[in-house]
Amino acid sequence: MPNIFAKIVSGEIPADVVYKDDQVTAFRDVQPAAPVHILIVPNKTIGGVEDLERSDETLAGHMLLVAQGLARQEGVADDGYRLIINSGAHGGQEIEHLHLHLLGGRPLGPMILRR
Ligand code: DGP
Repeated sequence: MPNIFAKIVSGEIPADVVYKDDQVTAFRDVQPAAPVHILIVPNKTIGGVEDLERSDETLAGHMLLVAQGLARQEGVADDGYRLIINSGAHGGQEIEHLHLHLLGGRPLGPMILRR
């Protein structure tokens, strides 16, 4: 069964898509944690970082460069931003379709809460 991000990639369900090419789709997170919160996902379904294969090397690098371009386009590159990929249960991954979070537009604080 296609996951929700695969459905966004295919256009089956709507999203605020800000960028699309032959490898990736980028859209605004429905529950933004910062003024800019964009998800960059591969067009093909890859469950997460643990499912990446050597043949995905170019795609994985492309995701980073698309994030860089979007950060500049959104006007957050100069002040800085954060890129996050959650992986698995302890990483807090909710959707089993690889996605790179781009967050910016305010100081984001410490990377994780220290306990
Ligand atoms: P993660 O915890 O890393 O798996 O992040 C999942 C993110 O996906 C979370 O910030 C909320 C977002 N999200 C979940 N469902 C949808 C949706 O249907 N549309 C959009 N645009 N974002 C979604």
